[in-house]
Amino acid sequence: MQRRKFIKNSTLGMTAMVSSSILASGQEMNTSPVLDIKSVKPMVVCTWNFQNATSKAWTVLNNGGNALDAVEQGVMVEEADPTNETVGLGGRPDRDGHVSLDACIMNKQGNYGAVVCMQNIVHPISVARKVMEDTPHVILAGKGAEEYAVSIGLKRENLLTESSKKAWEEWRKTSLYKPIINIENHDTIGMLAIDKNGDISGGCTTSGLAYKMAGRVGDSAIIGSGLFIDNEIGGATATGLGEEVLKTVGSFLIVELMRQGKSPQEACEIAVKRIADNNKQDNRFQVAYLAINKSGEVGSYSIEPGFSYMDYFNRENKEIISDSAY
Ligand code: SD4
Repeated sequence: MQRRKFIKNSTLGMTAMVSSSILASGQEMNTSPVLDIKSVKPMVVCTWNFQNATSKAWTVLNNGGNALDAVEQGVMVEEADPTNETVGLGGRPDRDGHVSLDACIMNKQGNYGAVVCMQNIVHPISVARKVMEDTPHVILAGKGAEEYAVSIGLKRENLLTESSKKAWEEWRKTSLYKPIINIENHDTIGMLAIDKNGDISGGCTTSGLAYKMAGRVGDSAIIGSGLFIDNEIGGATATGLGEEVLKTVGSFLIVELMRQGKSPQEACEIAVKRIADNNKQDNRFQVAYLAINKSGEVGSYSIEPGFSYMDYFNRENKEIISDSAY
């Protein structure tokens, strides 16, 4: 097994949004970072290589839209894509053959909405947003979430595509449940965006682990685990084996570490270390984090190699390969 490479001093993917001209020319010699609203460049990042999703979110941001609209519309691209087998339509089902979805969204005021274990609705992120904005609650589950979705005008649809059904039928021949690093557990989309006002929002949506037990809820829609936003500090999101993220409340941990002065990169590495230290890794699995701070710096880290993220900034939509502990 390779030596662990935890906690490097370097910061990956630095994306400074602070106006250098203001800092350089300012007669006031203010040494603290100045976030000049006029100079803020919007940015969006998301887990894995979902370039169409960041592209959509960027279009919203570039047209002056806010970060909340950007993340909702960005992740909806993946929810609607039947070829993405771990989000929305075409997602891999639970072991009984039902596609059940988890999603959450969080805005600049720290408001949060989520749906867990919801079936038959293509866009759980939009239901999560409505839960946040229009109900007195923050999480709706199962049938209640589905019925609420229908009550706000969303259509019931069969989310199990022919190809997901075939794969599930194949899996049923052995019914062997063993997460495969970067394959079975891969492709949850967690997205973090900063708009032209410098405000941050985030969203996370998934069909969860393939062939999970019916009723299983992962980290993706649970506040502080799969996603956390603090508009004063930054945001973080997770992908991978949700049980491990839940046990360490990973995204909240990362935002709190940034509050204490860690860079997004350092914070992601500490959160990964928290999990890896608890596991001897006899059963190898993947967990990956992606974080941004208020200045637009980006960090990411994973337990195993193979994680990447999209970073759309300055009109460039780039895939960045993340560093990993092993
Ligand atoms: C879950 N974290 O339900 C999700 C799965 C995932 O990329 O991230 N896949 O545990």
